[in-house]
Amino acid sequence: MLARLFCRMIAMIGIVAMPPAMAEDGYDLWLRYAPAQPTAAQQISAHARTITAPGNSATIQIATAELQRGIGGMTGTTPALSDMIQQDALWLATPAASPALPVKLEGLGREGYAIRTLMLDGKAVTLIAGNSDTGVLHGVFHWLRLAQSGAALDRLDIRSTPRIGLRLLNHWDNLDGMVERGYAGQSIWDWWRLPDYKGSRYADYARANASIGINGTVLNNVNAKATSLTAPYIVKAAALADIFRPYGIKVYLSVKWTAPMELDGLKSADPLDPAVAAWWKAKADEIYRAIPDFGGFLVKANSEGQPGPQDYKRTHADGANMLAAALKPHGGIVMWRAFVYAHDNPDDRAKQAYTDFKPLDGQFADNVIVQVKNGAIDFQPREPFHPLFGAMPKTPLMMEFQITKEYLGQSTHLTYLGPLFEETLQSDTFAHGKGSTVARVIDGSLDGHRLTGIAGVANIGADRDWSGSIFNQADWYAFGRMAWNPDLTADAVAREWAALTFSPDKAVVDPVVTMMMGSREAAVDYMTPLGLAHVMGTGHHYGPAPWVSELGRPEWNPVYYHKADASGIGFDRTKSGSNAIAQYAPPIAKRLAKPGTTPERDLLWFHHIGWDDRLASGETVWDGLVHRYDRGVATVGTMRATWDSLRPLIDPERFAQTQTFLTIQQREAVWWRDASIAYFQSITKRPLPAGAAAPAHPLDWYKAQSFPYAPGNP
Ligand code: GCV
Repeated sequence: MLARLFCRMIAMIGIVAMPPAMAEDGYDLWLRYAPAQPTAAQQISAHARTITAPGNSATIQIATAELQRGIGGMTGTTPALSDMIQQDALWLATPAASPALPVKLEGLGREGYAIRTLMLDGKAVTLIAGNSDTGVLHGVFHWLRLAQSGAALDRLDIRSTPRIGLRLLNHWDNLDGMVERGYAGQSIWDWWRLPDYKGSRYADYARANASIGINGTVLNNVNAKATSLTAPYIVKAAALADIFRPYGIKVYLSVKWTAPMELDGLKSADPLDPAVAAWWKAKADEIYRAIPDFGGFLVKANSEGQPGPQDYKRTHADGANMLAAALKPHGGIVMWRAFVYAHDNPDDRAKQAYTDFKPLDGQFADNVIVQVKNGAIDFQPREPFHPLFGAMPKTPLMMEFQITKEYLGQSTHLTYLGPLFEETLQSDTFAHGKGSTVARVIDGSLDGHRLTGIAGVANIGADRDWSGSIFNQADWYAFGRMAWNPDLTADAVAREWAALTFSPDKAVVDPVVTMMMGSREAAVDYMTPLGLAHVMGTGHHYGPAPWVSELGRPEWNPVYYHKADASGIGFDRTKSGSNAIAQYAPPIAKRLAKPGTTPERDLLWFHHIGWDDRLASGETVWDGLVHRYDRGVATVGTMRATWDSLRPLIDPERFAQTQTFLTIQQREAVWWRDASIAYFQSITKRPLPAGAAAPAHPLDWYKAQSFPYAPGNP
């Protein structure tokens, strides 16, 4: 308490120490607050000479400290806190502290904010107001974003509120510190030393998330261990919740369906067994005693070997509703994943989630939300949007994106995910006619749902740069920004991120954004062009292995997905095949019924096409495939050259990391191209198109590569 008072006194008189200059190792993410150019610095100072804040809550202290740190870093002068609103002040306010605010906050909700330049008793001030301290904190981060990117600060009139209620990270972190599909080192949760030791990284994590509007985090892997629900682990989770709370971030847990049996010896986990329901109720009560604002449970059930209600011949709705009843008195929610497919189901894997869940529409309790991956298979470089979006109007659906790049080059490939997020969010489901975008399904506006959500599988680990590479930070950033506003474009977000992360200088931002915006399409080209999918190496999913055909379950094998044979390539999902297209709304199904009206980017996802059939360009499918592999490799070459040209404008440490990673990416893009061509040519038996280089090695060489210690592989 005394220490806090002391800090506040120091802050009031404006002598907060600047942190020592640090190497640019990426730790500061997009919150670097590097010294601004003189005119920009003057502009910032001119609008932030002092700070007046509403009270002294932990959240407000965080907001004012962030402003002081940011403005101090950018201008060299740290503004003092003042109880009086002064000329050129930043005035932070809530209606609770200032009942007669000169801006209307209706419609901004608890988390939104308004920023307005105005005259107050003859003094020019910038007001940052929210209905809650959290809203103010979000507004502060917005103002700092503007200041860092050199935007004009003199006539601000901004209102912003999140379109989606739950904006969550899902950590696939195991209790032993291993992160499933994690490529940024070990887990940042030090479960062993929690709850006593709470390193500063937890607050830095919360700060970074709050800066982009993320408001919840699921701490443990969806492949959950029951141990997370034991008393000692609840205390550990509570310690994290206490740190995150002032940042507006709630804690959630993944739960294992059979926890009642494993932890307390119950005979079954049947959701309709009263003893099971009572166990979960008691468990929820115990959690809420430790974490009063606990968010709720995330559940992976009857999927990839996880137990679930179907083991007792009950439905997903039976299971979700039983948990929902336990959480309901406390205001908690259940996020029930729709990522299900079964080894004993011979139907197209892409159809199984829809088949299971669509009939349950309307059967879920009102504090259940069904979490659906962006596509129907599994976070591929490109997938058409999941057919469940738009197909369950009576059920709130939340989006699950994967920020960690399991299938997109993991930590070393620069493949900015903004375009993938945008492509999915802007896909039109036609559920209620044209304009029924996926974004409108998940923001609740299409069917009038108030419970809304979006989750991103985190790419965060104990690496100094958090995400395994500087450019992977952009995916975390883009997820948060597009979760707040799902209609933001990937390009706009990349621009923001590049300006904050490197420099607002156009000479940096323009080329960096060009690299980023082309990067995902390049990965699609060199990995899975024309709608191919899931041709990655077994288990680790790192590198090409389209030849794999001998694994136990059909859908574990790449050959299941590409179905290349002497006649052609691709998965027939039309009427003559699995008829997965019938799961889409009629206007889409009609378009997908014929290759000629199917978007070429999804061609082989929906059709088995003859090798000599023609693409829109007039070239054959085989030639077009090869050209796309080449185009992907060429784009990476261009990205490398662009980055090299930026050497004088980027700090040495981050420049070198990216340069090295691009070298790896280029080498691996060639590997992807060559291995894929070697394999598919062994099937099609056609010559390479004129000018295309032969693969560097024979097919057997590619088949012989193995990666026993690839990271992230459970
Ligand atoms: C957490 C894919 C991944 C698994 C992951 C699973 C899921 O299959 O490879 O590691 O498990 O998706 O989303 O549950």
